[in-house]
Amino acid sequence: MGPEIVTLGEPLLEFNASHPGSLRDVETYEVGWGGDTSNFAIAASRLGGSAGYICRLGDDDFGQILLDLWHREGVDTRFVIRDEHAQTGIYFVSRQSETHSFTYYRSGSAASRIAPADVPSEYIAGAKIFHASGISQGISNSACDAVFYAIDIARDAGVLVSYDPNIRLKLWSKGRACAIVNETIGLADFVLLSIEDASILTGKSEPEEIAAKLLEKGPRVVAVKMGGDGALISTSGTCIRIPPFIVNVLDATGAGDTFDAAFVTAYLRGCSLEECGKFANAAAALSTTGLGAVKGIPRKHEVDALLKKLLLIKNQGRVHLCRY
Ligand code: KDG
Repeated sequence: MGPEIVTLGEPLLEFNASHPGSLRDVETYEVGWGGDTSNFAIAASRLGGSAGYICRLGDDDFGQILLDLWHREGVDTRFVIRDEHAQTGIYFVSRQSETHSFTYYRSGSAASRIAPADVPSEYIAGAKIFHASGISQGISNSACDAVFYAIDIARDAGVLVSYDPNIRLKLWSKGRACAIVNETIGLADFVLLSIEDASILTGKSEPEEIAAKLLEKGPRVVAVKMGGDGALISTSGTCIRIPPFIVNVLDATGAGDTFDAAFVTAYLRGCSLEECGKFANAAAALSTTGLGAVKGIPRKHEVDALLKKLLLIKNQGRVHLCRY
């Protein structure tokens, strides 16, 4: 039996500045793990789902570190291909005030060499959700083909497709990114995207307007992630605002990936869209309390505890919500 949630993309070894400041002033880095789809798979597993990862990985020590991580986290790796002809990509994270920036060394990486022939069709057809990302499409033409091929398999088999455009303009031009992302939005059931990406795609800044515009392309659900301002979950008939949670933000790297994984795992548990949105928002908020994309990803019981605490506060009539 394969996992319920399958994703495909590029894992990266992460070097995250130990202290906030500009990249030029960093003295020490903490080693961690990143790559949006890898973060997603780990989050899905920590949050109670069963997750599998498809990628090409360098046959090097950094690749082994990532493989060991997935094994520890319970992510299924039967379709991870070790590639002895290319390296595992890396990235550096620096943070200033509430924003972070990424510097990549990933061009020609093993992951970017994935192609449709590497995509296991029965594995995807046997899942309940296939999760795609714009980063996986932006790393190379063959990877972009592999993502479209995987989406076709999923759709033909009646597997739900979730999609996060995760637009990274360091990877591709705005014109190409928007063309590919808009095409993919039309193929997805759930589109889960940041307000920044949504504004790039639609030119709008009001989440309700953005969601309405994106829903016209065909997805059933659009979730607009607004970080410290919460989220908006929208279908053609409903718009639900999810308020933010109180946490001390250390590093928001990977919070969006945690949101996506939490949303789909809650959906597979049979939660309503509002419950999915609350669970996802709480999980994403907690993930920002750790340094690096993976360290802060919470377990399901931690998210449940935060939601329970909030309910208690609400019942006592003292609602106090902050930005994260
Ligand atoms: O969402 C976090 C990711 O962006 C980060 O882990 C690195 O995948 C990454 C990327 O390409 O930006």
